[in-house]
Amino acid sequence: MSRLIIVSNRVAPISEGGPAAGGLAVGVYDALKETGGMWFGWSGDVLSSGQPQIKVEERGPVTFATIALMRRDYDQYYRGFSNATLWPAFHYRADLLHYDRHDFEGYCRVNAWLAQQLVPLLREEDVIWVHDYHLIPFAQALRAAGVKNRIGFFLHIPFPASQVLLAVPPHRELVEALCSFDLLGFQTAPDLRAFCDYIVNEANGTVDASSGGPLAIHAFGHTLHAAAYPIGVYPDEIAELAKAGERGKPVRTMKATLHSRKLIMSVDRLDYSKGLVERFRAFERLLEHATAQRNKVSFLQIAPPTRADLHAYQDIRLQLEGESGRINGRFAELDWTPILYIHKQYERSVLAALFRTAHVGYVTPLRDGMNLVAKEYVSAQDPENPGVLVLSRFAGAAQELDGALIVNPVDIDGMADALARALDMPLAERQARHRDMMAQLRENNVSVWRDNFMRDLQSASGATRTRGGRARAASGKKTAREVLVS
Ligand code: ADQ
Repeated sequence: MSRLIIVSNRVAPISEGGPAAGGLAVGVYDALKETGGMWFGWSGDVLSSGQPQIKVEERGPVTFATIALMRRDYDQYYRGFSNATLWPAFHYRADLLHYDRHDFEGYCRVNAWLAQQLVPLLREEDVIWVHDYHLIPFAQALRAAGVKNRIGFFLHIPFPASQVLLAVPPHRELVEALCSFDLLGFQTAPDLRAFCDYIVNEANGTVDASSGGPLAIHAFGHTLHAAAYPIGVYPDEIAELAKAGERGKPVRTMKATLHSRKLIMSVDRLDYSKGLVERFRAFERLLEHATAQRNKVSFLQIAPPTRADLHAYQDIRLQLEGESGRINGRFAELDWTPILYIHKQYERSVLAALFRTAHVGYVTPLRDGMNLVAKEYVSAQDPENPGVLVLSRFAGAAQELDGALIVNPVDIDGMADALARALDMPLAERQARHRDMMAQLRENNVSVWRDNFMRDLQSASGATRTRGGRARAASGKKTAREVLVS
C-alpha cells in the first residue's frame, strides 16, 4: 500500500482526545492513522536567527515532520502573500487585497524551500496530498526537484470567479502552478466551475467531462484532473459529544444565564469573511421589529481572534466590539444582555454541548469554503427537539444543507426574518429539516471526503501528465462552458 504524505501549512498539534481539532486536522489525521504516513509542514515557530531544522517525531503509524520559519519568510509567505493577498481575494474581498511583489517572491521561495526539505524524506511509492492556499506552488517545486510521485491538492477556501482572481497580479503564475498537481479538489461545484472558467477563458485551456469522473483539464502543457470533494464531519461522534456534555458545567452555566430565554449561537474565527458585523446588525433588526422577542432571546457569539498582526483583523475586531456595545447599550435590561460576545477557544466537547442547547445556529459568512460549524451545529442537535440552522448561501455547506433556512448575509432584513422564523418554527418542521440534514451529513462524512479524494488521486496516474506543448482537447470533449451549462 502507498504511504500517504500530508503537507499543510501548519501541522495541527494533535493529541488523542485533545481539544479543538478542526475538520482538516481530524480528517487528515484519521487518514494517516489508517494508511500510516507522514504529516509535513510548519511547526508554528518563527526564528529571528539561526537555521531551521526539521524535527521528526513518530507517534504510532504517523510521522510528524515539522520545521520553523525564519521571520522574513513568515512575514512574506504567511502574513503577506497568503493572508494579505490570497485570503481576501479568494473570499471576494478585492477591496482588502494588499499586494507586494516581494511577498510573492517570498511565497514562492518558501514553497521551494519547504519542498526541498521534504524531498529527502520521500519514497518512491509515496502519494502526496497538499492542503490549501499557502502551498499552491508546492507541486511545481517538487517537480523541479525531480519528484515523480502522485501529488494532489485540496483547496479549503473558495476558488474565486475569474474577474476577482484577475485582481491578484500573479494570477496566471498561480493557476499554472496549480496545473502541476495531478488532482485538484475543491469544496463545491461552483468553485470547480470558477476554476474551469479561468482555464478556458483566461488560460486558453480545455476541460474534458467525458469520463463521468473528475474533469480532465488540459492547460499550460499539463493534463490533470479536478473535482469537487465537499469536506464533512463525523456527525454521530459530534452528537455523542454533545449529548455527553448536556449536563456539564458549561451548559448548566449557560442555562442559568439564559433564565429560559432562547439562544441563538455562532462560533467563528474572528475573520472579516465570516460576516459578523452584518450578523450583529440582523440580530439588532430582529429586536427592533419583533418586539415580542426582546428579553426572550440572547445571542452568543464565540469568536477567538486570529491573524491579529494584520490590520484588516484589528479593524474587524474593533468594529465588532463597537457593534456589540452599541446594540447591548440600546436594548439591554438590568436582567438581560442581548449579545454575549466571547473571544475564547473552547474544547470541541464544550462547543458541541452548547450547540445542542442553542435554538438557532446562526452561520452567515460572506464567503466560506465549506464552514464546518454549520455541520457541527446540525450534528449536535437533539433529534427529538432540534434547533434550526440559519445559513448563508455563500457558505459551501449551503450546497448540501437544504434543510437550513438559507439567507443572503448582506440582506439584514432577510436575516432578521429568518431568525424570527427559526425561533418560532414548529417542532415537526424542525425535526423533518434536521432528519434530512443528518442523512446528508452521514452520507458525506469526513471519511467519504478523504476516501473519494484518495481514490481519484490513486487513479489520476502520473502517466496522464504531458510534457512539452499544450495538450488540446480531442473532439467530442466538453469545454468548461459546456460543463457550466450542462
Ligand atoms: P475555517 O475558516 O477555520 O476553516 P470552519 O470550517 O468553520 O472555518 O472551521 C473552524 C473549526 O474550528 C470548526 O471545527 C470549529 O468548531 C472550530 N472552532 C472555531 N472557533 C472555535 C473556538 N472558539 N473554540 C474551539 N473551536 C473552534 C477553513 C475554511 C473553511 C473550511 C475549513 C475546512 O475557511 O471554509 O470549511 O477550512 O475545510
